[in-house]
Amino acid sequence: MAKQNQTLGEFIIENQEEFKYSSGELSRLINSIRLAAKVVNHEVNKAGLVDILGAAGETNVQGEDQQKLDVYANEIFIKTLTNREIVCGIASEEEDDYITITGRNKKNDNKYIVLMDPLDGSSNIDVNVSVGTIFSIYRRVTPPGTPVTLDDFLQPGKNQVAAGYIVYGTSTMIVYSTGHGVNGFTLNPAIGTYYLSHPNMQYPEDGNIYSVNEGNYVHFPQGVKDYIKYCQKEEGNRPYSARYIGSLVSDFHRNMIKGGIYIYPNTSKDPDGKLRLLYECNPMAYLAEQANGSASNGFERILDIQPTKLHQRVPFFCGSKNMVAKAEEFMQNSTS
Ligand code: AHM
Ligand code: MG
Repeated sequence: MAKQNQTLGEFIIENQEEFKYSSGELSRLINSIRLAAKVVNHEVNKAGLVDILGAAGETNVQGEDQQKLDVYANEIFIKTLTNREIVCGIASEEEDDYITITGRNKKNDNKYIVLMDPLDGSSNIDVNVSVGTIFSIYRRVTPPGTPVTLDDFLQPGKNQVAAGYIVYGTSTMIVYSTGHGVNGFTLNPAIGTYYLSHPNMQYPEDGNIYSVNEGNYVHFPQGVKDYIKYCQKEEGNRPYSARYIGSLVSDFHRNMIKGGIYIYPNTSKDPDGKLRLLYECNPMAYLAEQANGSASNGFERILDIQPTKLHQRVPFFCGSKNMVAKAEEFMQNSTS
C-alpha cells in the first residue's frame, strides 16, 4: 500500500512481499537503479554548466551520433548493476549486443535481466529539455548459473516483472511498477532522497492531448492521417491539444497525468517506426497498462508481440484507453 511521505527506500522494503517471487533480489535491483539514477541525475543537471555537451564521436548501433551524456549514463547503469552482481544480463540501446554478467566466481545465479535506454531523447539535452531513462526487467528463461542467451532478452513484453522510467525534468522522478500499479517518486535534490509523490498513477480513460511529430505527416499511414484529422475536428471535447516534446518519457509522463495519446507510427521512410520495442515501447506499454491505459502497434497489443531482434523497432500508439482504441479503429479501417 502506498503511503504519503514515504521514501522510495521504505516503499521498496514495505512492498517487497507483494511480489510473487519475492526473495529480495528484485528489490535490490530496483535499489541499484535508484542509485544509478541519482548519479546520472547529478550529471544531467550540470550539463549546461560544463563543457560536456555534443557528440562523443561514436555512432551507436542505430547509426545515430551519441551525445556524451548517453555514453556516461550507459556506463553508470551498467557499472552499478554489474558491480552489485544483481543481474545476469543487460541489453542497452547503446550496446550492439547484450552483456553477459558472470560475476566474480564466473558463475551467476541471479534470475533477472535488464533492458534499458539509459538516456532517451538525448537530442534534447543541448536545449535544456527533459530527458529520461527507461528500464525493463524480466526473469531469465534459461537456467540460473549458465550464461544468458538471446532468448532471455527476446521475451514478449507481457513477461516483464517490472518496468519504469526516470524523468530528468523540472523535478527528477522515478516512476515504476512491479505489477501492482504505478507509483511515482520525486527526488529532493538537497538530501538525495526520493519521496512518494504520485501514488497509484492512473491514465484518465479519455484525454484531450495528442502527441505526434506532425512534421512527418506526409509520410504517415492513412489511418494516422485520418486520426489526426479526427483529433482536430470541432466536435464534443475536440479539437484536442497538440503537445509534443520529442522526448518519449516526458510526453508519456504528461499524458499519463493529464490524459492523452502518444503516437510514433510507421512511416513511408521508416516502415517499422522509430522506437525500439524491447527497451522503449515494452516498458512504457507495461506502465500504461498498469495505469489503466493501453499500448498498441495500431493492430496488436504491444505486450503480446514476440520479439525477433534485440534492437527491433515498432509503431507505437500509447495512452488513454479510449483514445488508443479510437486510433486503432482508424488504423484498422484504412487501406494504406
Ligand atoms: P532516441 O532514442 O534516439 O533518443 O530517440 C527516441 C526519441 C523519443 O524520446 C522521442 O519520442 C522520439 O525519439 C522523437 O523522435 P522525432 O524527433 O523523430 O519526433
Ligand atoms: Mg531512445
